[in-house]
Amino acid sequence: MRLYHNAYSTNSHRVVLTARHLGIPLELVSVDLMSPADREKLVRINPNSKIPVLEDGELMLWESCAIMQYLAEKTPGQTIYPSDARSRADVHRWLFWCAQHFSPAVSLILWENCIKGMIGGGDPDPHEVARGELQLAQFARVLDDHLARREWICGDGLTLADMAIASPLTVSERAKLPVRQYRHVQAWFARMQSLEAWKLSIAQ
Ligand SMILES: N[C@@H](CCC(=O)N[C@@H](CS)C(=O)NCC(=O)O)C(=O)O
Repeated sequence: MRLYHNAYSTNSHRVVLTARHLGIPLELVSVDLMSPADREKLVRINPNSKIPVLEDGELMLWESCAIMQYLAEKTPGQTIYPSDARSRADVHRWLFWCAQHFSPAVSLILWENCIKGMIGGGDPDPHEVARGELQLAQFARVLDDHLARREWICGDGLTLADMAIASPLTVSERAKLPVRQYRHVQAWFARMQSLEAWKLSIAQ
């Protein structure tokens, strides 16, 4: 299987992390989002022109959380994507929450405080930064309260939910995310960083 990704993409990171955990070898193809030639190729495999994209034979699968689920489904004996309806619904709940709320809040701040300047887009817009920080505060509080009572986001062990939600936090320093005060989130993130799969995913 081949993954179109790049090393700075948090959406790609959660897929690489999942593959590393499951022991699935992936051929990594780096996509330079600044390169018109790479963009032209990307839009042919994902009409949204976004990474990551997984290629598995005829299948071209985009959307990072869908790719994570696919990789887990393909792995007999895996424990990170439960099969009973309630446990699976809980994992899905957090994956949708991540895609709909948590990741977009992080992305907004990352764009303003980091990427925009890198591509010559000018200084951060304070109104946009404030908007992102307000969103992040709302959702980081939910996560922190949830993690105050448990070690992992769903059930008793690591699941796709942890992997999906931890990835955006890899840009905490670069994006100047105001997340230090969420001590349960920080403790859980440290647990994530200590996983062997995490170390392999960062090294890529
Ligand atoms: N919901 C998508 C988001 C993908 C996404 O936004 N990827 C970013 C990189 S982290 C991208 O390709 N951005 C390029 C663009 O938006 O033009 C997913 O989870 O896969």
